[in-house]
Amino acid sequence: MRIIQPDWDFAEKAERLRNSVPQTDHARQILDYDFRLRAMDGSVVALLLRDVIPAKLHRRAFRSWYSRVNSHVTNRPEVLGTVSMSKSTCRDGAPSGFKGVNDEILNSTPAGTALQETLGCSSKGIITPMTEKHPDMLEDNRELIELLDWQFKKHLPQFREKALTEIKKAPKQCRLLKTAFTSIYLLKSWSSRYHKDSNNLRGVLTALTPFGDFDGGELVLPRWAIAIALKPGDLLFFDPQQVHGNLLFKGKRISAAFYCARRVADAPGLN
Ligand SMILES: O=C(O)CCC(=O)C(=O)O
Ligand SMILES: [Fe+2]
Repeated sequence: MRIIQPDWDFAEKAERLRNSVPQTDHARQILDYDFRLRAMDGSVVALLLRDVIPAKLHRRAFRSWYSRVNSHVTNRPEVLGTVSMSKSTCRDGAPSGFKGVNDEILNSTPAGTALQETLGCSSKGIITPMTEKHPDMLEDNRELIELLDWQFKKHLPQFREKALTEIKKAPKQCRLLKTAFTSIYLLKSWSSRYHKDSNNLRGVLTALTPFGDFDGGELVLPRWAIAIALKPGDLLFFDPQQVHGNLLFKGKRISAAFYCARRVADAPGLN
């Protein structure tokens, strides 16, 4: 495992790039080997484990999730690279009170190809309707979820402990199996524009892995000018509060982000 600790830091440039399309020349290096990336202050911001998910498990996840992820991305304008505005127009022509991704943008730009779903706990701390309707989407992938948690414990125990402390304060149903995750966010058919994630517990890394059959889609962290070549079977832990986005890809691709939801300890619940 290589330790990378760049002595450059383009934090301001990364902020400016939010909402825009990631470009190859924002990265000095494409990393396709196991590494641990440390910021200048020594904190771990990313860790890549190549080829740690057996094909049987990532192919099963692809089969179980791909066809079921079909909701338009109406709540993440930064990921789509669009502006946040009134979602739609009322019959009298006035803008509706709901902010997010505008219907017309979804219908008339490539942003309409982006589809999403969350399994487990939502940002409000309740089990999502998709999870209630199709519990097999989690049950069939138990081995995968447990494997990711095991890798989390093995390589980044301090982050996992932080998530667990929060999860233990939350209602039992928020916890995915007995792991340190509450939620799995699935993004299909879209290369995210530069953004930060918003629903994760701050100070804890997210586990990201892509499924499918595709070329491209590397994850760029412009702050350190690196692109991470993620393929099915690879597992990336990274700080989603650092600006990130994907290079374009060709083919069928869905990504899964396993994380601990931000306000899970405040979730309404019975226990
Ligand atoms: O698809 C990916 O590789 C990353 C997706 C992402 O960052 C997100 O959905 O927040
Ligand atoms: Fe993200």
